[in-house]
Amino acid sequence: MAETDTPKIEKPMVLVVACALVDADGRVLITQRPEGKTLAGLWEFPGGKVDPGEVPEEALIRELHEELGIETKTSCLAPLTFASFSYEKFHLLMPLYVCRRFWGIPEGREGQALKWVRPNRLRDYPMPPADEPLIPFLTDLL
Ligand code: 9L3
Ligand code: MG
Repeated sequence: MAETDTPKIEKPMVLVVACALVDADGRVLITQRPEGKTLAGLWEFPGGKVDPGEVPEEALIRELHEELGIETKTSCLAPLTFASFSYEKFHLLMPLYVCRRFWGIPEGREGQALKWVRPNRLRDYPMPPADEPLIPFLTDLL
């Protein structure tokens, strides 16, 4: 392939949106992927797939409601960075937002365990490969 050719994308691109929910003490919420899901047992920043027709913020507000039972709004979501990772079957592109203002107390609506963690302790929890590189952005910010 000549250097000027655009490389072919052979795997589908999946857009997932994730959130660092931050509490009043500066701790971040991570959730454990339940049994039966891919990457079960790993700790992640909550979120999920962006559905067709959704913008990422809408998808994140929906996912946070479905998974954790909390409410927030677009003006409370600050984009921080992107993660990307090439899985065997797809490329994952995952913007990470920071949310410090939300309503309700997060609960694991899908049976997932939750933990509020200081950013400098996030390394203690095994994470999916897309999430791990996000940690330094949070330790810098918080
Ligand atoms: N994923 C990775 N890190 C995250 C999230 C929310 C999701 N913080 C990956 C896991 C799956 C894919 O994105 O491969 C879709 O997520 P889900 O719909 O299975 O939660
Ligand atoms: Mg999810």
